[in-house]
Amino acid sequence: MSFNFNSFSQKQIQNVQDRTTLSLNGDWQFIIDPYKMGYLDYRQKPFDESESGKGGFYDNITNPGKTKRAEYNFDYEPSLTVPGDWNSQYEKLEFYEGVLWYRRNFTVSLKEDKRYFIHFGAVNYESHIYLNGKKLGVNKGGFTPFQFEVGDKLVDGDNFLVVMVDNTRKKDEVPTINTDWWNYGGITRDVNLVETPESFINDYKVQLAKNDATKIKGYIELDGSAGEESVVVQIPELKINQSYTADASGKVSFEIPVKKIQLWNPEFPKLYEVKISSSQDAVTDKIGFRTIATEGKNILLNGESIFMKGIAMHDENPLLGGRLRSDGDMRMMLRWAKELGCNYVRLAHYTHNETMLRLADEMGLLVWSEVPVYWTISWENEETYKNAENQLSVSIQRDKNRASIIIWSVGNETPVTEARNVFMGKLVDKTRSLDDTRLVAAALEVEREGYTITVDDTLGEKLDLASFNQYGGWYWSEPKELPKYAFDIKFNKPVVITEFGGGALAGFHADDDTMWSEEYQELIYINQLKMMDKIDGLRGITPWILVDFKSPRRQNPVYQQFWNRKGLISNTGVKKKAYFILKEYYRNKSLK
Ligand code: GCB
Repeated sequence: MSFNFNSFSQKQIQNVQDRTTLSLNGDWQFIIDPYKMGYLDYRQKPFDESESGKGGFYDNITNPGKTKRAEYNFDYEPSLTVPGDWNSQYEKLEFYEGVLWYRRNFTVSLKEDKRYFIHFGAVNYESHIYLNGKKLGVNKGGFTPFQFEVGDKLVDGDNFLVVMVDNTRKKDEVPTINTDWWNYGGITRDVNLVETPESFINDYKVQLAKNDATKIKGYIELDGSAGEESVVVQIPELKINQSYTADASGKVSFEIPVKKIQLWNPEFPKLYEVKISSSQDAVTDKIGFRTIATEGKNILLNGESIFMKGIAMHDENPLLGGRLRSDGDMRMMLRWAKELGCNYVRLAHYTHNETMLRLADEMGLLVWSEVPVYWTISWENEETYKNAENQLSVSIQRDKNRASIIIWSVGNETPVTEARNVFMGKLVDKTRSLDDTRLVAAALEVEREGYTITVDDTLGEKLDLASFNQYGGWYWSEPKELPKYAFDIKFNKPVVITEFGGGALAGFHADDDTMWSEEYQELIYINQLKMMDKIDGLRGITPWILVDFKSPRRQNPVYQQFWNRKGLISNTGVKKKAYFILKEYYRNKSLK
């Protein structure tokens, strides 16, 4: 049997955090397998597909004890902590790109009338999952969750889960081979065994209707329902207590009029407790309610124009040089943004941890959420498109109840061609079909002629924002020259600058003509902010980037050493001079 991309993908259970779970985080033993020998036979055929039965390594690894010729044994191998990338945990693996096998033993006492799912928060990039020696399926996409129902393969007592992870970069994948961030491999987010009743609340959306603060609109979806089941939505603080009967497919759609609702905004990030229950199941969430829309060149949050004081960030803990692993790591990043005076963050360039979005809800930060359609994706390849669309859809599915997310971005700095316009145009349409309550955007590129910077990428016509990156003072022109530039933006839409900036090594001081000095970066910020303030309709910025981040492309032996130095904060937590320029700008900038 062959396992194609996502052939086993199921609709993600909403709000895993609030379910009955057995955490499978912790120590997982691992085997490094650079030749992919556990997966391919000596003719390079997958053992999974071999008619003649399984080979040595494969059986050893996915089903230990079943073969005599044991060349591999997890029991004698070291372990890695899950969640966490492998690169930052084991020195030999810092630059490793390839296959690594993980194993976790666990014990469960099964209950008769329950269903069980194994849920992965994210595994980068391709993963093959085996439970007790039987294959559950395959997932591609390094930043989005996936799950498998496992009731028929789980046993009462001792079980073992084996995961083959392959983070080899490939041209037709999403992202493609070329990115400006570290290709952290491994089981980077939580793993849980989720227990549910036979009929459970699989999904729900509870949000304000499109641009209408007078009603909550949403749906509930049961899985395994025999039909005609009753479901209840309660928001005690709003005195909402509504009962419905789900249809034969287990679905209920509803609209609930609301009065006197306190809307969510960055200054008062009010979250309401929302309880959803069915005859067998119950789940509680904390949900904020707000509207978002554009009107001409304005962005309207709850009907009022807002300026978005933002900063971009990666899903990386600079102090560890690894992916963010815990609430504490994530809070540190968002605290840094708040301290800078931000009301908005760009979570670049892929789907971040669900906890990050929940913290943004709680801490009051608007969010730009993105998928890794980055630079030169294989625009003409139908499988690549499906993969991108899947990552986008799963991301929207997971985060649709987060008030903080106001923008879905379908990509970053993609080169304009007909094929790209079709690919990204389809992603825009897909986004709108899945969620009509948020804005849709992409980080576009600019063109330059003389001192004019033009924004007229045709994709912009399909987007809600004129949003683009521009590197004046760094990749082009000197910081000193910036005052000569002017923008020509062809869209009558709110302008959001998704990137600008330049690199500096914290602690390196020189005059503002000396590249890599804090003074050089400071002058870029001073002049960029002045230049951008002249733009009619400038409604937000997310300078690149909050903190230095690791990138294999950044090799200057003196200043970079595999770190992209465009951070306003260094990888040791030191604030650079430009940080204070931006902080002061935000302090004085009106929100209106
Ligand atoms: C960009 C990319 C970003 C890079 C940045 C840079 O335009 O969107 O991912 O890291 O430039 O530092 O060059």
